[in-house]
Amino acid sequence: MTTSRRKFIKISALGLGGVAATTTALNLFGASSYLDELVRKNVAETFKRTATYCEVCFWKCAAWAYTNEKGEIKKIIGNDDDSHCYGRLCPRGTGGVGMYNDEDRLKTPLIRKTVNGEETFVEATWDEALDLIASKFKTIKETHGAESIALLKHGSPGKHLEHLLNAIGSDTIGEPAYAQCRGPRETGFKLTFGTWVGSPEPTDIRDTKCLVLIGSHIGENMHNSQVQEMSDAIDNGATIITVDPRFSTAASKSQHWLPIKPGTDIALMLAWMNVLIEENLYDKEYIEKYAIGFDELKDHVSTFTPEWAYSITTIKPEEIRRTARAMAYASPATIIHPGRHVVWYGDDTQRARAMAILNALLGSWGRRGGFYFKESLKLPSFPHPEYPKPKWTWKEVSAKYPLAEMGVTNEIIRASIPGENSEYPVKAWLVAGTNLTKAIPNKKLLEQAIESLDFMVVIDTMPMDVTGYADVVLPECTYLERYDEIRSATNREPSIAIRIPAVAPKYDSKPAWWIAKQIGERMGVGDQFAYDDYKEVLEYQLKELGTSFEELEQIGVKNYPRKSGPLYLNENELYSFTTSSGKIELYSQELKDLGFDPMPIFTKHPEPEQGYYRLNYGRAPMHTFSRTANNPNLNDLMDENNLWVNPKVARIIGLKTGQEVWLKNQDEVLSSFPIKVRITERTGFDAVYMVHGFGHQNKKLSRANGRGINDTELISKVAIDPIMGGTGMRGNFVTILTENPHKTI
Ligand SMILES: Nc1nc2c(c(=O)[nH]1)N[C@H]1C(S)=C(S)[C@@H](COP(=O)(O)OP(=O)(O)OC[C@H]3O[C@@H](n4cnc5c(=O)[nH]c(N)nc54)[C@H](O)[C@@H]3O)O[C@H]1N2
Ligand SMILES: Nc1nc2c(c(=O)[nH]1)N[C@H]1C(S)=C(S)[C@@H](COP(=O)(O)OP(=O)(O)OC[C@H]3O[C@@H](n4cnc5c(=O)[nH]c(N)nc54)[C@H](O)[C@@H]3O)O[C@H]1N2
Ligand code: SF4
Ligand SMILES: [Mo]
Repeated sequence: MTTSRRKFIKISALGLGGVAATTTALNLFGASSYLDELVRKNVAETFKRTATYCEVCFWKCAAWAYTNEKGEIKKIIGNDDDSHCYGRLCPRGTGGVGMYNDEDRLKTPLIRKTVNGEETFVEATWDEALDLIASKFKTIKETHGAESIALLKHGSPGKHLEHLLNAIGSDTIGEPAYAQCRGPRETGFKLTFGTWVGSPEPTDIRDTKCLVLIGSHIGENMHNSQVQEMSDAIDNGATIITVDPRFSTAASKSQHWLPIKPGTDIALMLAWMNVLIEENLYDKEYIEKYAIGFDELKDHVSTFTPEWAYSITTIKPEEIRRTARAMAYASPATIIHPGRHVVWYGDDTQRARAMAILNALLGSWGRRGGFYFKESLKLPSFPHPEYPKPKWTWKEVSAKYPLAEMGVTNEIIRASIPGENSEYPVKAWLVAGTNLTKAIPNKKLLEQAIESLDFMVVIDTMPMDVTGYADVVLPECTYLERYDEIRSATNREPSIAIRIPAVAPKYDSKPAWWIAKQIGERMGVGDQFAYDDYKEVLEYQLKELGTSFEELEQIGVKNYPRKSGPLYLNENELYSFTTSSGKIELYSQELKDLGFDPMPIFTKHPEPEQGYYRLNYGRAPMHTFSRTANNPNLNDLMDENNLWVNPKVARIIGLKTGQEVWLKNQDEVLSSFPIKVRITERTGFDAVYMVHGFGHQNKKLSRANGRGINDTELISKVAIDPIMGGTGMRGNFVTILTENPHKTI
């Protein structure tokens, strides 16, 4: 295969984007409540409302889509009965209609062809595209086994394609929400309490008296009910402690902001444990009743004094003591928030363990104002024949990491390169709802893998960068134009929510459930898809759940009473945790047996060399990853990212706010585009900061192309978590270039 075979296809340039604006506040909610009210009161009668749940991020808020007589979507409003949104969508959810209206959307299937010696995409009919996919997949299945066909997915399309993959005999599945996101946290908390944290996090923020955020930048991280509950907690006088080298929105709402030296959080947490134990502030009764390994922990942290941590973290010993006492004072209504995007420095499972252990010492797991016991409803599955048993799955591919609990995306990618994992070779990718070049670090490895593939299909709503690598691109219709699986979420009470198309699919786009069925039928597993319309699946499941499609169509969300017992620990009853010992494991024998540290330790991480700054990144309230950059409504609120630079650094380099600069990282990787400087005290002088998700390469994205920098392309170095395979991405360093480096290259 020649190296040009899967060259990224760039398609003609188009116009420019809108006006820049910056807003960062917890109170972005309700910014449109006046309009909401107007719609509710005056137009609700003339407009038709359709039940849906939001797909702009994975909080999955239940909502109503309002359409007028012409069938145009006018507004999306949160469902009042939904515990994910309490009737209000975040700015991104409100702007969700922009996904539907975006004129840059993928409109027809595309097939890669060579025309006049140049590779390009040619428009195709659905039959042509689906026949091609089925025939290629059949060949791969016959030659290598169905296992060699991998699915990389995120979001709602994933479920339908997972069914397709399982139906043809593959379980080689991965998503960036594990090894690039929450993975270490789930593994770390499971080792300690026996359960994943999961989504939405069972943090009892509305009743908390002390919320400790370690890197979690809630307020910029806009997960809906969590932000609303935090806002209420602040109003109710809760103490907020934020540990973040950057002055985040959350830090600005905190009594205590601890501007920690990046990469040293474990040292701070060990010192907090030391204070809680040395000063007898921990919950003795709780620890005696529910935990094992306390003596080992006490011994372990005895030398990790605040004075020891001061030299590592730059946080003063008095501040470490003061904050530890504040947490203990409020306990058990104290939350050490587990964070969510936690793949930072490679020792992330251990950092998550430290958070879990602190929560245990404070007695907050299973306590009001700490963590509640979540509950969800199990969805009955629509009858289908048993899946064939694959010879190997994501588990074997990810086996290098003993406690990986989901497919490790980066390992599936590696297994696609000949010689890297010859036992479990991956030959084709089906990519759905994930923009790999933005979501997965180490672009070189990614491109090498893509280069080696026999076949690559991308299902997306937009001509995102990942589509440029595909052999076949399939246009999915947006969430407002389709049915999807029932949302069954864990929460204080179980609930289900439904997604019904508010309008017919625009252009020649189709829902993922239909695509999966079409490919399945062409591959001879049509009996796995015994329905003509996905509505039939919903009707069946809802009936089994004792309700009906008609009821959900009317109410959108149905809340059920709890069945698993009380929300919090019942102190008079024995409680068994789902760990192997049945107790909270402060000391982990499981880790020890696998050759890992049974209790977290602090290790030093690399520092930037002179002239280089740590590349820090995060979220903006009006955008989700890279998926919203081109959304006309959200692009209007923020059309590019900026580079936050400390005034001291700006002085040394001679930078001005608004000036365009380029970045080069420690491996000589250059940013594709420039970024505008924003000089601010809110970032320290050892790091620069940008919002993730910008710097789009695809020229078909008329508003987002070339605007700002893609942080991911500068993340060429990853620190892999040896326990579960997460890709630590915060150890990359950049230098700032004031001249365009591409002119001379
Ligand atoms: N608006 C919006 N909200 C979102 C999303 C979105 O795309 N847009 N995505 C959602 C998803 S999937 C996720 S996973 C979450 C991610 O949101 P979080 O879990 O809150 O994010 P992180 O990326 O872990 O944290 C970013 C913060 O960590 C700080 N930080 C950097 N290095 C260090 C360090 O060494 N120590 C400490 N203590 N802090 C550090 C940064 O300055 C920044 O403020 O957001 C969710 N919410
Ligand atoms: N450098 C860096 N890398 C990161 C992160 C970071 O902060 N910095 N964050 C990490 C985290 S926490 C996460 S969870 C992941 C997120 O990773 P992804 O979910 O891959 O993030 P996006 O960049 O939004 O890509 C989503 C893709 O799905 C498409 N899409 C949107 N809606 C639909 C739909 O309804 N159907 C289909 N078929 N496609 C759709 C979008 O057009 C886009 O191409 O990224 C991780 N990677
Ligand atoms: S938090 Fe915002 S973007 Fe995410 S699902 Fe809810 S409304 Fe949509
Ligand atoms: Mo995430």
